[in-house]
Amino acid sequence: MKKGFVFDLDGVITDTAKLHYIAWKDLAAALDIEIDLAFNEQLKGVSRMESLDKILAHGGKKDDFSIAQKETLAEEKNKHYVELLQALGPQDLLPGFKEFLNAAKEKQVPCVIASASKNAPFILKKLEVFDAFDAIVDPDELTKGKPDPEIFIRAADTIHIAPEEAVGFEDAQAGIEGIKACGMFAVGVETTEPLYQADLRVKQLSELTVDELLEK
Ligand code: B16
Ligand code: MG
Repeated sequence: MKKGFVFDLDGVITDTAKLHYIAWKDLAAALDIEIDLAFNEQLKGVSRMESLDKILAHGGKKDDFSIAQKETLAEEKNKHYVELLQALGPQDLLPGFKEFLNAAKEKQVPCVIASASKNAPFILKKLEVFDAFDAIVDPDELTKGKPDPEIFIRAADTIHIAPEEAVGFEDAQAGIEGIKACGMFAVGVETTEPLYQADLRVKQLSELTVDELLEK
Protein backbone atom coordinates (compact mmCIF):
# COMPACT_ATOMS: atom_id res chain seq x y z
CA MET A 1 0.00 0.00 0.00
CA LYS A 2 1.50 3.34 -1.07
CA LYS A 3 1.08 6.55 0.91
CA GLY A 4 2.37 9.42 -1.23
CA PHE A 5 3.14 10.65 -4.75
CA VAL A 6 6.40 12.25 -5.93
CA PHE A 7 6.18 14.17 -9.20
CA ASP A 8 8.82 15.38 -11.59
CA LEU A 9 7.70 18.63 -13.24
CA ASP A 10 8.97 19.06 -16.78
CA GLY A 11 7.52 16.23 -18.89
CA VAL A 12 5.10 14.97 -16.25
CA ILE A 13 3.03 18.03 -15.27
CA THR A 14 3.78 20.33 -18.20
CA ASP A 15 6.00 20.30 -21.27
CA THR A 16 8.56 23.02 -20.62
CA ALA A 17 11.24 21.02 -22.51
CA LYS A 18 10.31 22.87 -25.70
CA LEU A 19 10.89 26.23 -23.96
CA HIS A 20 14.22 25.09 -22.50
CA TYR A 21 15.13 24.02 -26.04
CA ILE A 22 14.36 27.44 -27.57
CA ALA A 23 16.45 29.20 -24.90
CA TRP A 24 19.39 26.76 -25.10
CA LYS A 25 19.35 26.74 -28.92
CA ASP A 26 19.65 30.54 -29.02
CA LEU A 27 22.46 30.60 -26.49
CA ALA A 28 24.28 27.77 -28.29
CA ALA A 29 23.92 29.56 -31.65
CA ALA A 30 25.52 32.68 -30.15
CA LEU A 31 28.47 30.45 -29.23
CA ASP A 32 28.56 28.88 -32.71
CA ILE A 33 27.21 25.58 -31.49
CA GLU A 34 24.29 23.86 -33.16
CA ILE A 35 21.88 21.70 -31.19
CA ASP A 36 18.83 19.82 -32.47
CA LEU A 37 15.78 18.18 -30.92
CA ALA A 38 17.51 14.78 -30.67
CA PHE A 39 20.31 16.37 -28.63
CA ASN A 40 17.71 18.15 -26.47
CA GLU A 41 16.53 14.72 -25.25
CA GLN A 42 19.83 14.45 -23.36
CA LEU A 43 19.01 17.62 -21.39
CA LYS A 44 15.75 16.34 -19.89
CA GLY A 45 15.93 16.16 -16.09
CA VAL A 46 19.50 17.48 -16.17
CA SER A 47 20.38 20.59 -14.09
CA ARG A 48 21.02 23.98 -15.70
CA MET A 49 24.83 23.94 -15.28
CA GLU A 50 25.12 20.32 -16.35
CA SER A 51 23.02 21.10 -19.43
CA LEU A 52 25.40 23.94 -20.32
CA ASP A 53 28.40 21.61 -19.88
CA LYS A 54 26.80 19.07 -22.21
CA ILE A 55 26.15 21.75 -24.85
CA LEU A 56 29.72 23.08 -24.65
CA ALA A 57 31.13 19.54 -24.90
CA HIS A 58 28.83 18.88 -27.88
CA GLY A 59 30.32 21.96 -29.61
CA GLY A 60 33.90 21.00 -28.71
CA LYS A 61 34.18 24.01 -26.37
CA LYS A 62 34.25 22.24 -23.02
CA ASP A 63 37.40 23.99 -21.76
CA ASP A 64 36.88 27.40 -23.37
CA PHE A 65 35.06 29.11 -20.48
CA SER A 66 35.82 29.88 -16.83
CA ILE A 67 33.31 28.98 -14.11
CA ALA A 68 32.30 32.67 -13.85
CA GLN A 69 31.73 32.87 -17.62
CA LYS A 70 29.65 29.69 -17.52
CA GLU A 71 27.54 31.13 -14.72
CA THR A 72 26.88 34.22 -16.82
CA LEU A 73 25.89 32.06 -19.81
CA ALA A 74 23.55 29.97 -17.64
CA GLU A 75 21.97 33.16 -16.25
CA GLU A 76 21.47 34.50 -19.77
CA LYS A 77 19.73 31.28 -20.82
CA ASN A 78 17.55 31.37 -17.72
CA LYS A 79 16.53 34.98 -18.34
CA HIS A 80 15.32 34.02 -21.82
CA TYR A 81 13.62 30.86 -20.46
CA VAL A 82 11.77 32.83 -17.76
CA GLU A 83 10.56 35.28 -20.43
CA LEU A 84 9.14 32.31 -22.36
CA LEU A 85 7.47 30.99 -19.19
CA GLN A 86 5.40 34.17 -18.81
CA ALA A 87 2.79 32.87 -21.26
CA LEU A 88 2.30 29.61 -19.32
CA GLY A 89 -1.14 28.92 -17.83
CA PRO A 90 -3.47 26.07 -16.75
CA GLN A 91 -4.02 25.28 -20.45
CA ASP A 92 -0.42 23.99 -20.48
CA LEU A 93 -0.99 21.19 -17.96
CA LEU A 94 -0.37 17.81 -19.65
CA PRO A 95 -3.51 15.76 -20.40
CA GLY A 96 -4.90 13.92 -17.38
CA PHE A 97 -2.63 15.53 -14.80
CA LYS A 98 -5.17 17.88 -13.18
CA GLU A 99 -7.77 15.11 -12.87
CA PHE A 100 -5.19 12.79 -11.31
CA LEU A 101 -4.04 15.49 -8.87
CA ASN A 102 -7.62 16.30 -7.89
CA ALA A 103 -8.32 12.61 -7.22
CA ALA A 104 -5.16 12.35 -5.07
CA LYS A 105 -6.16 15.41 -3.07
CA GLU A 106 -9.67 14.07 -2.58
CA LYS A 107 -8.13 10.96 -1.02
CA GLN A 108 -5.70 13.12 1.01
CA VAL A 109 -2.64 11.53 -0.59
CA PRO A 110 0.36 13.83 -0.01
CA CYS A 111 2.00 15.09 -3.23
CA VAL A 112 5.57 16.40 -3.55
CA ILE A 113 7.59 17.93 -6.39
CA ALA A 114 11.01 16.43 -7.15
CA SER A 115 12.21 18.57 -10.07
CA ALA A 116 15.72 19.67 -11.04
CA SER A 117 14.24 23.07 -11.96
CA LYS A 118 14.94 26.10 -9.79
CA ASN A 119 11.92 27.66 -11.54
CA ALA A 120 9.52 24.98 -10.26
CA PRO A 121 7.61 27.21 -7.74
CA PHE A 122 7.10 29.90 -10.40
CA ILE A 123 5.95 27.36 -13.02
CA LEU A 124 3.50 25.69 -10.59
CA LYS A 125 2.00 29.10 -9.75
CA LYS A 126 1.57 29.91 -13.45
CA LEU A 127 -0.15 26.52 -13.94
CA GLU A 128 -2.38 27.31 -10.91
CA VAL A 129 -1.53 24.06 -9.08
CA PHE A 130 1.07 25.35 -6.57
CA ASP A 131 -1.26 25.08 -3.56
CA ALA A 132 -2.06 21.42 -4.26
CA PHE A 133 1.47 20.31 -3.31
CA ASP A 134 2.57 19.54 0.21
CA ALA A 135 6.23 20.30 -0.56
CA ILE A 136 8.74 21.12 -3.28
CA VAL A 137 12.28 19.78 -2.92
CA ASP A 138 14.72 22.69 -3.29
CA PRO A 139 17.31 21.64 -5.93
CA ASP A 140 19.79 24.12 -4.38
CA GLU A 141 19.97 21.90 -1.30
CA LEU A 142 21.00 18.80 -3.23
CA THR A 143 24.56 17.54 -3.50
CA LYS A 144 23.88 15.33 -6.54
CA GLY A 145 21.49 15.51 -9.50
CA LYS A 146 19.40 12.74 -11.07
CA PRO A 147 20.16 9.79 -11.60
CA ASP A 148 21.28 9.97 -7.96
CA PRO A 149 18.27 9.10 -5.78
CA GLU A 150 18.90 12.01 -3.35
CA ILE A 151 16.05 14.21 -4.64
CA PHE A 152 13.54 11.33 -4.37
CA ILE A 153 14.71 10.31 -0.88
CA ARG A 154 14.28 13.93 0.24
CA ALA A 155 10.87 14.15 -1.37
CA ALA A 156 9.61 11.10 0.57
CA ASP A 157 11.21 12.46 3.72
CA THR A 158 9.35 15.80 3.47
CA ILE A 159 6.04 13.93 3.67
CA HIS A 160 7.36 11.60 6.40
CA ILE A 161 7.19 8.37 4.46
CA ALA A 162 9.85 5.88 3.35
CA PRO A 163 10.81 5.89 -0.37
CA GLU A 164 9.31 2.36 -0.63
CA GLU A 165 5.94 3.83 0.39
CA ALA A 166 5.90 6.36 -2.47
CA VAL A 167 5.13 6.30 -6.19
CA GLY A 168 7.43 8.45 -8.34
CA PHE A 169 6.45 9.89 -11.74
CA GLU A 170 9.19 10.70 -14.26
CA ASP A 171 9.67 11.35 -17.97
CA ALA A 172 13.48 11.09 -18.04
CA GLN A 173 15.59 7.95 -17.91
CA ALA A 174 17.86 9.55 -15.27
CA GLY A 175 14.79 10.20 -13.11
CA ILE A 176 13.51 6.62 -13.41
CA GLU A 177 16.96 5.38 -12.34
CA GLY A 178 16.92 7.68 -9.30
CA ILE A 179 13.44 6.51 -8.32
CA LYS A 180 14.37 2.83 -8.62
CA ALA A 181 17.68 3.33 -6.79
CA CYS A 182 15.82 4.25 -3.60
CA GLY A 183 13.19 1.52 -3.86
CA MET A 184 10.32 3.74 -4.96
CA PHE A 185 7.68 2.49 -7.42
CA ALA A 186 8.37 4.14 -10.80
CA VAL A 187 5.78 5.38 -13.27
CA GLY A 188 7.40 6.35 -16.55
CA VAL A 189 5.61 9.01 -18.58
CA GLU A 190 6.90 8.26 -22.06
CA THR A 191 6.97 10.79 -24.85
CA THR A 192 9.39 9.82 -27.58
CA GLU A 193 12.00 7.50 -26.06
CA PRO A 194 11.19 4.27 -24.17
CA LEU A 195 11.91 4.41 -20.42
CA TYR A 196 13.79 1.39 -19.12
CA GLN A 197 13.31 0.03 -15.57
CA ALA A 198 9.96 1.79 -15.01
CA ASP A 199 7.43 -0.40 -13.14
CA LEU A 200 4.63 1.07 -15.26
CA ARG A 201 4.82 3.03 -18.50
CA VAL A 202 2.09 5.36 -19.74
CA LYS A 203 1.72 8.08 -22.35
CA GLN A 204 -0.33 10.25 -20.03
CA LEU A 205 -1.68 10.14 -16.47
CA SER A 206 -5.29 9.69 -17.65
CA GLU A 207 -4.32 6.02 -18.19
CA LEU A 208 -3.99 5.56 -14.41
CA THR A 209 -6.18 5.81 -11.34
CA VAL A 210 -5.08 6.94 -7.90
CA ASP A 211 -6.58 3.79 -6.35
CA GLU A 212 -4.65 1.35 -8.51
CA LEU A 213 -1.36 3.10 -7.66
CA LEU A 214 -2.04 3.20 -3.93
CA GLU A 215 -2.45 -0.59 -4.10
CA LYS A 216 1.04 -1.15 -5.64
P1 B16 B 1 16.05 25.23 -14.48
P2 B16 B 1 12.53 18.35 -14.38
C1 B16 B 1 14.42 19.87 -15.49
O1 B16 B 1 13.10 19.73 -15.02
C2 B16 B 1 14.41 19.96 -17.01
O2 B16 B 1 13.95 18.74 -17.56
C3 B16 B 1 15.81 20.24 -17.50
O3 B16 B 1 15.80 20.35 -18.91
C4 B16 B 1 16.32 21.55 -16.86
O4 B16 B 1 17.64 21.83 -17.27
C5 B16 B 1 16.27 21.40 -15.33
O5 B16 B 1 14.92 21.10 -14.95
C6 B16 B 1 16.72 22.66 -14.62
O6 B16 B 1 15.80 23.69 -14.88
O7 B16 B 1 17.04 25.80 -15.44
O8 B16 B 1 14.66 25.84 -14.59
O9 B16 B 1 16.56 25.26 -13.05
O10 B16 B 1 12.30 17.42 -15.53
O11 B16 B 1 13.53 17.84 -13.35
O12 B16 B 1 11.24 18.82 -13.75
MG1 MG C 1 11.26 15.74 -16.38
